[in-house]
Amino acid sequence: MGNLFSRKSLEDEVKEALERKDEALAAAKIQVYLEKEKNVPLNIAITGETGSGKSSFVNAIRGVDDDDDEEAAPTGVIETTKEATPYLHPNFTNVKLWDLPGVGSLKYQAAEYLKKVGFERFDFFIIISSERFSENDVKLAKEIQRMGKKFYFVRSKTDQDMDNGKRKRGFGEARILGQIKNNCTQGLQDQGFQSPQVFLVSSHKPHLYDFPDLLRTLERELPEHKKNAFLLAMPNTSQEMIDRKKEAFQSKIKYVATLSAAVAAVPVPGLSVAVDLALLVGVVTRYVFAFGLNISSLKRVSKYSGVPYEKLRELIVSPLAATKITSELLVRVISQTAVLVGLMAAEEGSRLVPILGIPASMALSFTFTYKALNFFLDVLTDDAKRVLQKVLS
Ligand SMILES: Nc1nc2c(ncn2[C@@H]2O[C@H](COP(=O)(O)OP(=O)(O)O)[C@@H](O)[C@H]2O)c(=O)[nH]1
Ligand SMILES: [Mg+2]
Repeated sequence: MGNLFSRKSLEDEVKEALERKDEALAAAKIQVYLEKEKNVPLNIAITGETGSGKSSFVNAIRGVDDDDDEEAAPTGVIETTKEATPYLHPNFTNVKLWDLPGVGSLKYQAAEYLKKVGFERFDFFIIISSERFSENDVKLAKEIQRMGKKFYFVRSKTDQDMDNGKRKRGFGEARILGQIKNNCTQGLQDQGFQSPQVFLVSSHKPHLYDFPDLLRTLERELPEHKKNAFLLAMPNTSQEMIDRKKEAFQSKIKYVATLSAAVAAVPVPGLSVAVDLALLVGVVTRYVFAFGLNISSLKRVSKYSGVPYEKLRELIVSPLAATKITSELLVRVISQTAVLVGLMAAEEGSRLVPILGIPASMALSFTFTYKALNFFLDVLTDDAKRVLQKVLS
């Protein structure tokens, strides 16, 4: 069996199968690959003292609203549990964030603590503090390191320091940030860390300070096959990040289109023609979620940026954003999009013509699926960029 995550080998395998006219095998290989990609597990541990902002950080990463969302990790409450609490990413359920009890609230040694929370399962640890890092934080970091795992120091509530600092005369933003960072790194150096990296973040304003840099660093330091799983599940913190999400999706379109065409060409066991549209619904839904264009993500962005939800909605052009993606909706959008209708008309054969009136089963050609998905991706990327632009301005 080849490495399912290696794009090269999958490409070769699919090519070979298609050359042998074995569409079923090509489709099966692609399907396994896409499924596997969707299910890459990612377990992120967040730890720190009570009140340091763990729950808020968990919610920021997952793009859920602290107050309104049923799925939100409760914030501003004293922990009553001594267990690690998992929060699934609402849109990418392969990504789990674990809200760990503060090490200080336990009577254990760091090693015992890590064993108790089941440290093996975590891809990395975020150690969060709203002030200087405590002795417990440092002990924990050292133990995590000893266990061969990665950890990151995150200083939360930076927005509060900025608000407080600005009230004093002559304090520029850069100077306040520099002071906080010095303060934190000095504290860590005093406790035996050579040149610790500290990320200054605000969970209420994830596009500011070091939040974008933190996400970039986490992504870069993950193993290759986990990078995309992480990237797609993260909130949009920069225009560059939106571009990278787009690229990640773009590189997969050829597989989806091949799968779609293979299904059209031959009956594949377990895959009927009706699966075709369902496949597209799944793919487009992932686009919408990854770009934060679903309603709950937009609401959170609206709340913390102060830009009214309606104003954000006005910036959105695609009928696929801020709504639930269904096969009916996709068919309607396709049939109302001039470029795509033109594309269908240009396709030889009448197979695609009935699309305008069809129910939820149709067979799409490679070219059509390829171009349609690129078109959806372009429009959704532009929407995401306009929303972020507004938030940043
Ligand atoms: N302004 C601001 N407040 C924050 C931030 N992170 C957390 N808080 C607030 O700090 C309090 C404690 O946060 P919480 O996430 O419950 O901390 P936990 O006990 O570590 O889970 C809550 O009132 C949060 O709203 C932040 O980045 N900025
Ligand atoms: Mg909490």
